[in-house]
Amino acid sequence: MAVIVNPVLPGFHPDPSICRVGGDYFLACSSFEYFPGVPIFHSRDLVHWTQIGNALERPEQLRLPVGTRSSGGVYAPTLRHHDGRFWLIVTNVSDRGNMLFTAIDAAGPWSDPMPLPGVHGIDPDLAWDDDGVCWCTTAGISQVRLDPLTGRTIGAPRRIWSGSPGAKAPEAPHLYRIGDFWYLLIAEGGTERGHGVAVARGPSPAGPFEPCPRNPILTHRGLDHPIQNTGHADLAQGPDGSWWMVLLGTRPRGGSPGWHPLGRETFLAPVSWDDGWPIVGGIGSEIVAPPWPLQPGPVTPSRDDFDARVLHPSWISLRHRPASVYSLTERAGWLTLHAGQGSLDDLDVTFLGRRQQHLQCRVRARIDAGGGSGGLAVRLDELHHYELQVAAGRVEARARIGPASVVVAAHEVRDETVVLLIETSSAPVRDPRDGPDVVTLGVEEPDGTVTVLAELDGRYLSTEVAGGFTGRVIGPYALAGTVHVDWFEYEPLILAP
Ligand code: 6LW
Repeated sequence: MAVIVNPVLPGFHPDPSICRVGGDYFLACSSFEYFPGVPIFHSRDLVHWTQIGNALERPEQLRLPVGTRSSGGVYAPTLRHHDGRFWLIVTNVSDRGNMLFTAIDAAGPWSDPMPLPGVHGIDPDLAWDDDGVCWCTTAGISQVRLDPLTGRTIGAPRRIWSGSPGAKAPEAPHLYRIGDFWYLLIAEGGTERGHGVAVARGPSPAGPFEPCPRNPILTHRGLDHPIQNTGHADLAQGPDGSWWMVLLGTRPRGGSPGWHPLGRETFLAPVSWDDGWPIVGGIGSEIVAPPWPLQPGPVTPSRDDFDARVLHPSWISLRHRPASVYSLTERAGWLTLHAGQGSLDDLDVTFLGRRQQHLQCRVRARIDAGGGSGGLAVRLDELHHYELQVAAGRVEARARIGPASVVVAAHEVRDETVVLLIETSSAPVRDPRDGPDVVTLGVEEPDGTVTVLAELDGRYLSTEVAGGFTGRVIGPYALAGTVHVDWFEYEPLILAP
């Protein structure tokens, strides 16, 4: 039986929201403190996803003021298509709260933001009823009518459900008309190991809502399962009319309590119906392939030679990306980074990274720090990062773990231009305290051999240690002066059995 591999969007891609337009599917994720924000993906088969842009790519659309903490910024979008347009509603918890964007093409350009001062609470959802009335539902679970053309709310918000009795954090609502009912799908139990999905249904978009007797309809809490934290879901119909769910999950590894380094990732699961209630099929590392032809599209390139005129949309920076600081033209064929005031320990630093998407991977980059300083970093946040830092003929392997900052090793190099290497690898757990992976920091010598400077426990760059909602991001940075990057290569490695 043909299978497909889950997660369908590996790496830090949480809070997926999906919509279908004919034979095309579009998906958006949270982006937190990173700029540009809200990555947008396209697929024709629900399995293979290609990033076609970022919805929030202009400073007017995405303000992440200096001081925006990690895991602040942009939370949980809902992406819908209605009346010939795409609608994206999202919360920027660090600036102006809830806002609405529209676009004719999901790849952009997206409109400037329409503020929604009357919509309170995170995780806003949009749904239109048959009379064209727009209902906005938020975490809690609360609902208010909205005029999406002016951003004005109509009437007062109303609590419509609180999820299962005793479950914490009812959130991530999505409202749909399916057959005779309006279904209210929510997440509950918190986004950690207790996460789950519950559903209620009612005769109208405003309820009253009757909870499904089988709630939660999905949770991996307490299960011996390699995928955990399953929740925050959205529904879509396949090309053949079958139903599917996209949801977030994590892949904790190592001993007890388990650490997930890649953040919350997007998984796909089949949905069937019984007595008018959805049943979620198993979510495994592999699931039975859908019955329609699979259509792989372009994937994020594994190597960037920085020869293009614009950066691939998978590159993200912290809080902003001024053209004067990040240049593809200053030195032809190279990425040029100008250092600002901040280091990787600060909220504002010159950094260009991509998500780590595989539990085992090798990243190499050729870097010329000139008379300045910079290098290659893997970061969870400003308090949790490992890096190789080049300055004045010397490469340092450094670690920042909470309050401690250490130079683990140093290595003299002859050339100003060096190839730096970060590799992650995992091994079978032998001790209940084993971490999820080992992060190797090294320098590639001119003859191609690698000098390993450090082998560090990966747990310190995991959500269970650092906290928050993001995952690992890897890329070059500038600490002082000007740093040039010739190329950057990301290679998934085959998993150890
Ligand atoms: C998001 C909430 C959640 O707003 O985590 O998993 C929050 N669910 O719905 C941050 O992603």
